[in-house]
Amino acid sequence: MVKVAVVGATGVVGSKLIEMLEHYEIKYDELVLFASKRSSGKEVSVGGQTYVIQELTEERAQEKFDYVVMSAGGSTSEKFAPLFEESGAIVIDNSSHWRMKEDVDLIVPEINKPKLKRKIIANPNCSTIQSVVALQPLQNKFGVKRVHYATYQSVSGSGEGGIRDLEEGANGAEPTTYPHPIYNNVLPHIDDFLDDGYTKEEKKMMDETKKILEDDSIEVTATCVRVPIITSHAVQMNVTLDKEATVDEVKKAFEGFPHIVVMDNPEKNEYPTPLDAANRSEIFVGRIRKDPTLLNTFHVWCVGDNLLKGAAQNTVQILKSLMDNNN
Ligand code: A2P
Ligand code: 11C
Repeated sequence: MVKVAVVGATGVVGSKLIEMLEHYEIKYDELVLFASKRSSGKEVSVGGQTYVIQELTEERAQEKFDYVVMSAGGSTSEKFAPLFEESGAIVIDNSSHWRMKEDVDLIVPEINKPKLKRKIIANPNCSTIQSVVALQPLQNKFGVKRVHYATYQSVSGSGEGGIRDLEEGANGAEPTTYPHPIYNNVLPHIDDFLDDGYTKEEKKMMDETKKILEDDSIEVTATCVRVPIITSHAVQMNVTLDKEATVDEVKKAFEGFPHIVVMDNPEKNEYPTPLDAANRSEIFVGRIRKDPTLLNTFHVWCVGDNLLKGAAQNTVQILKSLMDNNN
C-alpha cells in the first residue's frame, strides 16, 4: 500500500508535478493532493480520475505517507516537511529552505545519489539544475576550475504571480510580484538582495553548484536576470577547465551525457532558445566557443524548461529512483 502526497498541487510547479507522476508512471495506491485552505474542495484530474484538493494542516501532515513531494514555498516546507518526515515519509522538497542543510541531500539524479541522513531530500533551484547538468560532463572529462553564470530566467520561476505580472503588464497593469514592470523589460534582480550586493538567487546558484558537484574548490559567481518570457531559463556559462581542451572535445563530452542535447550549428542559425526547450525533458547547449581572454575557458549557452527538469521532472525522477530502489 503506497501512499503519495503532492503539496502545492494547484501551483505552477504543482500542476507539472502531477503531469510528471503520470509521465513517469509512478505507482501508488493512494494519492492525496494538498494546497492551502483557499483551494480546498477544488477538483483536479489525474490519470482520468478526479481528485479533490485538501487543505494541508498539521494534523494531515501527521498521517502516514510513504512519499511526499512539495512545491508550496519555503515557509510551508519549513513547517510541514519535518512533520511528514516524523510520520515516516520521505519528503522531496522544491523550496530553497532545506537545500544547504548539511544533513539534507541536494539531488540531480544524473549527478548524485541520496545518502538519506534525513528523510528530506531537496530539489535544487531551477537555474542551478540545468547548469550543473551541463557542468557535470565537463567536470568528468576535464575538471571545472571556475564558472561565471549569467542567467535569463522566465517569469514562471516566480509562480502564478510572475506570469500574471507579464500577461497583465501587457495591458498596462501595475506589477504586483516584481518591483518594476517585467513586460517589455528585463530585471537584474531575482529574489531578495543580500548585504554583499548579490541576490539570494545568485547565492543559491553559487552554493548549490558546489554541493551538487561535491567540489568546494570550484569558483562560482553569478548574475541572475528576469526576462519577459513564460517558460524556460537560459544560462550563459563562462567555464574555466582544469585542463586544455578543444571545442570539439567539449562538444563530445556533452554528447555522451544523459539528458543533454547539443544544438550548435551557427552557420544554419541553430542554437537553443527558450521556445526549443519548453516542454522538453532535456537540457540544450549551444554557442560553444573558446574565450580567448582566459586560459582553458569556454562559453556555453544552456537552455532548459525551468518547470520540468528545473523542478517537477527532477523531483519525480528522484521519487522514481527511490521507489525503484525499494522494489
Ligand atoms: P493555493 O493555490 O491554495 O494558494 P505558485 O508557486 O504557483 O504560486 O503555487 C504555490 C502553491 O503552494 C499553490 O498550490 C498554493 O496553494 C500552495 N500553498 C501556498 N501556501 C500553502 C500552505 N500554507 N499550505 C499548503 N499549500 C500552500
Ligand atoms: C526563479 N529560480 O526563477 C527561481 C524559482 O529557490 O526554488 C525557484 C526558487 C527556488 O525565480
